[in-house]
Amino acid sequence: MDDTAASGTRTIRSFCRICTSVCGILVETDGDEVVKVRGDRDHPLSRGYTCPKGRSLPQMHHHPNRIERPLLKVDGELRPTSWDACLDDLGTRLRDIIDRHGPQAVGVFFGSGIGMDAAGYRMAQRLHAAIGTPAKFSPLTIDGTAKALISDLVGGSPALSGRPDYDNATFVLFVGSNPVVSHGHTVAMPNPTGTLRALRERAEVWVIDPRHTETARLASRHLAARPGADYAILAYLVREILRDGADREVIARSTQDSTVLAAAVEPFTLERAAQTADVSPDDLRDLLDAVRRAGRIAVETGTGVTMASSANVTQWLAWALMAITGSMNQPGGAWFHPGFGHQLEKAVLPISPAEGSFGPGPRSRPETQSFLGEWPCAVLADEINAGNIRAVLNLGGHLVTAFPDTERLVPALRDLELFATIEIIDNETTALSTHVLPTKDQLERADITLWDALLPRVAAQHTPAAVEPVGDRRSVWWVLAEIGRRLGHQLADTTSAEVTDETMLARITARARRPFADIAVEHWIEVPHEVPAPWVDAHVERMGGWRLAPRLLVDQLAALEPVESLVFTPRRQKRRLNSQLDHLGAVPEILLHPDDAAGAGVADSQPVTVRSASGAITGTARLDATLRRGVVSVPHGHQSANVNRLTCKDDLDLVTGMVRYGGIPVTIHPA
Ligand SMILES: Nc1nc2c(c(=O)[nH]1)N[C@H]1C(S)=C(S)[C@@H](COP(=O)(O)OP(=O)(O)OC[C@H]3O[C@@H](n4cnc5c(=O)[nH]c(N)nc54)[C@H](O)[C@@H]3O)O[C@H]1N2
Ligand SMILES: Nc1nc2c(c(=O)[nH]1)N[C@H]1C(S)=C(S)[C@@H](COP(=O)(O)OP(=O)(O)OC[C@H]3O[C@@H](n4cnc5c(=O)[nH]c(N)nc54)[C@H](O)[C@@H]3O)O[C@H]1N2
Ligand code: SF4
Ligand SMILES: [Mo]
Repeated sequence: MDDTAASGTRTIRSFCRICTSVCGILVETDGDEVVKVRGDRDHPLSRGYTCPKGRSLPQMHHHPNRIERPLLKVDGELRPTSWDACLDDLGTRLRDIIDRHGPQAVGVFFGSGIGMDAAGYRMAQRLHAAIGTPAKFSPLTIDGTAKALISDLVGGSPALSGRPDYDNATFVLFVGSNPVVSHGHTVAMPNPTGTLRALRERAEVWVIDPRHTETARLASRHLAARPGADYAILAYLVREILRDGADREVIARSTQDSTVLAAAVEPFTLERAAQTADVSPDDLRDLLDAVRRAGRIAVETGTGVTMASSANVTQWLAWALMAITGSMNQPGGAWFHPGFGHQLEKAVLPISPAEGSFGPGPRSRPETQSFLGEWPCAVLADEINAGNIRAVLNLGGHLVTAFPDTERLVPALRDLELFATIEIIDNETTALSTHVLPTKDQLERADITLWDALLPRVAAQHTPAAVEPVGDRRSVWWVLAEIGRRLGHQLADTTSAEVTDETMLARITARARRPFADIAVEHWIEVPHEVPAPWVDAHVERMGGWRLAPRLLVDQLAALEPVESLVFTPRRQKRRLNSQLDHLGAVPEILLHPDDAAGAGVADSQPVTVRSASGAITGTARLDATLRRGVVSVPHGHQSANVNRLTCKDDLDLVTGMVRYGGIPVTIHPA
């Protein structure tokens, strides 16, 4: 749709790229002005649904702090300049750093800001490969490394992206995910309230979360378990199902090491699990009964799991439980996305080594390792301090709020010889940068959905640009190819007016299920998926069955101890996306149980200071009697109450390099 009315107003059919739900939207414009964004009722996936974040795209586009010109730091001050001057300076300095110290002196962060820019993201991968630096960072190691780790170790491929078969499920267990607010972790759930209400009509929905969340309110049952102790509940379920209720034939045919798994979970009796997770034994018995009744089950985890120190073990036991109940690759259990742009069933999926896809870590932190070719975000400050990383290309990230240990990170970023940031709106990270590169926001660029596996369907969609770019904003792909050119790499023709965003999109969909021209015309193309999928069965058979008991996970389980003190846990907010959308006015509300607040002399709606061993932040106290006692729930992404002042770059899981982002001991004080 592109209705041009006589008055100069237009309505453009597009899709929202704030989060991975990619809802269909109609963008109303009047000349250069974006007047309104509303849901597209004809969209096959979202059917008219939007959330306040998507509807605020006009405010994001017209943000008072939007960046329109390239900025170059001169004498400690960012000054507007031309693209040529900015990129020439950047290119010269970058080449000099590489000549003096080698490509490993350049760190590249693939931030969320380019995560939904298909052409930009692909060009970032090409530039990173051309530079040839091992110092690659992404939200993988600050969001959910455990998920990719378990796909790799248990499923034999990080490309195996499992998700609940909501269409057929009769039992779904959410552990540490609140889709009503988040719209899903890694796998999107558009219209979550509608989806969950429909699910409840035929399925039992259980939620494990220290908060009585918006999702828990729609669920059949809720367990307010101790943060970081979810593994004990899952270990108990695995133990009991293996004893009585497991499908022997399925275990023999499609799994390996079930006896090692049984031995690993043997200590998790009802009493032990109830005590570790601090939930009632009756609730655990009910949960076990529900799993047995359902037969096939779907377990979905989120950042409540992946940000805890028990992340790997919890995610493993969730997969193990689905495998031993015969729920993997089966209706009502988990299904695996076959890809639209990159078709997984077309080639034989390589089987990852049983000991995991790890490589060497950075020199300054030899105890860490790389995973899937990435270094942990937690090592960046040390690598800069050691003089190993001297330049950082920050592609759409807000490092100051996203990376752990703000107190140690910020001085390190200040020490960089070069810190180039691709952005649309200024923030504390752009202020620290030496070069700020303004790129098109989502309404200014044509795009496609890039991350097939995050979609709940096997589909592709396209949007044209809704408005012309403001000021000097350019495409991310163009900016990165221009940087590449100055380093001697020909990544794309940046000089020809014939080479457009659409050209780049066509290029990256060359091997998709349907040609780019069709996607561009039809906006949304979907193909059905099979459950069971033969390519998944073939992969699992070649592997010798789901690997139920990877050694390193068995060892981690044996070493886990729950934290007993007052701890803080992470949470997302409805009117915010990570550090973004401050125009929606979400304040850093720190949720406290009234008893904990009373004990510390903190009152509702008053400023409260939360202190950890790393630092302190002050937000607004909100007393919530449904929150578990002993838990302080702190939202993420606020500059004013930056939760990463409470985290520590050295408090990490040595397997994945993921810093502990939840379950950290804190004290609370009236501010
Ligand atoms: N302690 C703690 N730390 C956390 C978390 C937590 O819960 N607790 N959450 C973690 C998680 S899950 C994640 S994913 C990371 C997120 O960390 P980041 O990847 O840094 O993501 P955002 O904070 O969303 O910042 C994205 C930036 O991109 C910009 N942007 C938006 N749209 C565009 C665009 O179209 N083009 C360009 N060029 N830029 C754009 C925004 O203005 C914003 O500054 O943080 C992690 N850090
Ligand atoms: N509105 C909005 N939507 C978002 C985002 C946003 O910032 N705002 N961010 C996007 C991003 S980048 C991501 S990664 C996803 C994340 O998606 P989700 O993982 O669903 O994120 P949350 O909504 O924070 O839900 C996590 C839940 O885990 C609970 N929790 C904390 N610690 C524990 C624990 O130890 N055990 C258990 N069982 N639960 C625990 C928290 O109380 C919270 O309810 O959301 C995405 N969507
Ligand atoms: S859920 Fe909201 S932010 Fe996410 S795609 Fe839909 S409208 Fe955009
Ligand atoms: Mo995330």
